[in-house]
Amino acid sequence: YIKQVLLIASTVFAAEYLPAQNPLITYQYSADPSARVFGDKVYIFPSHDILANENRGRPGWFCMEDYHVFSSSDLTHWKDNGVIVTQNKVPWVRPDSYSMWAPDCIYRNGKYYFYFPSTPKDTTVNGKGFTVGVAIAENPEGPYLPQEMPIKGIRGIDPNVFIDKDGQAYLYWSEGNIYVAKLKENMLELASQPQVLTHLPDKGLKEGPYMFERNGTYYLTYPHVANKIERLEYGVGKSPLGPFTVAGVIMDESPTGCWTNHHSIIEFKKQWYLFYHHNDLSPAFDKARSIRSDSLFFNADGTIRKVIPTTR
Ligand code: FUB
Repeated sequence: YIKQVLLIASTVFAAEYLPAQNPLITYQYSADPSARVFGDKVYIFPSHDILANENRGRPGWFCMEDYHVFSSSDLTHWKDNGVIVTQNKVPWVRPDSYSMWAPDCIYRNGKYYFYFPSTPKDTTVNGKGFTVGVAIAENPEGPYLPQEMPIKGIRGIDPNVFIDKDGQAYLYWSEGNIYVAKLKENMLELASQPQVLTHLPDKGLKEGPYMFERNGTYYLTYPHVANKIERLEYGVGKSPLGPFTVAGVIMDESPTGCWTNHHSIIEFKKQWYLFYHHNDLSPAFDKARSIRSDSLFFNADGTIRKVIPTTR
């Protein structure tokens, strides 16, 4: 009887409160965790991997059609706030896209701006391939209203947005290299020509840039394919536009071969955290991933100590 009660209780509460261990979410796939501190909570905006089949996506490849947002005030109990953006409600996204890849979200002037890449119906705006759009909400949990069109001037994936202390916003993304451009105050248009960030590794920078600032140092962090699969590395600079000096490795390659790793770094209640992913729930297929988190520490000189993944 007790077992039955526990089973029913765990089913009822499964979608609401999830245990804090890696992976963080165990009842659906999740990847590319962009974590943000809004108020007294941490919000995670991940990608949502699903499995392709003959009716959706391309079997054997990434398949994603929507985004959920998760929140927690203690990094222990995670609440799934449900779907916030779905491809068939975004006017500019191809209905057969299934390419709602790594997103990000930021707060400005009373609104939450959710940036996401996908493939467009109209390739005359930004060309073929991926571009980036925005959806806006009054609350981090949504509802988010997608813009009619993607941001003009962006070809690429994995948008990451950063607002500097002077209020200037920057958008980073990837397309073979890492690009950056200033954003206008409205957060919906580029305010400068996209520029390629230099002084980084010449090859193997395919995706997932993430910028943060600490004690006047700008940390440009990124997955780098230095040896067949991605490892998390970083460079440091004196400006959000660089130049950056390559500074080290944040997390080594997956020992079991998950090709991608995509991350974000936040400070919450005086502790820094790395959010990243691995294919914990799908060891045989590395395009069905699960988000994880671990504490991150700095050395006295500002360099980042390598994070060793915690597994359950
Ligand atoms: O999730 C799809 C793609 O895989 C992301 O956009 C990349 O960063 C990689 O994680």
